[in-house]
Amino acid sequence: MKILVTGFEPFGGEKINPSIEAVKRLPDNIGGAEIIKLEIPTVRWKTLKKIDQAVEKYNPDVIISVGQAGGRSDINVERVGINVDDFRIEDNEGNQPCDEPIDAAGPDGYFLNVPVKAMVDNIRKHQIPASVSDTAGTYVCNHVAYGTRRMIETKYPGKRSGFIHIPYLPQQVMDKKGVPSMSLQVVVEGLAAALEAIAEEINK
Ligand code: PCA
Repeated sequence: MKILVTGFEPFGGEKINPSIEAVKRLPDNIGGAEIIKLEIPTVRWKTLKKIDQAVEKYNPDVIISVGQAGGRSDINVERVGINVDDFRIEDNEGNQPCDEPIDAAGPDGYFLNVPVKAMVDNIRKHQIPASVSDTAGTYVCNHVAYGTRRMIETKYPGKRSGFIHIPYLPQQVMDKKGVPSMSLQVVVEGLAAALEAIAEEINK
């Protein structure tokens, strides 16, 4: 079994994005699943194009995207993606859609079809704070959460996709007083635990 794991390039004036830094450091095999790592741009449609090309190339069973959620204090396994692009800031190529559908022919939302609760439980078993989140926002991360799930529904039936949001790294909050952070090592361990839960669930 194969899991494609994506991380984003930096955006919003940050020099680093913990998502791609953590994804790069994941082991190549977790619980018998081959882990394929991919960097995706923080640019509206380009993200999905890149994911689609990788799905064509590697034929993964599961696609998990990871994104930075500055201000959140724990690892968040997302439950849903919603059919709207409403960007609070421009993406890396200046796109800033307001209340536009991601796919006008698609449903309002999708439940992401990975074992969200089992992923959270396994992260917490490692003594790492994690919880289920019911919103991936309305920026590029939700675009990927909804868009990948929609892609599966229309083009790759039988596959699964999920989304995980992670906090800032400590070095990103040096001048952001009171904003939570999590070390890279802890994030990598947490992501590996989430992927292990997926491998276990699917191999059942
Ligand atoms: N986080 C952004 C997009 C890229 C990323 O890492 C988001 O939460 O939408």
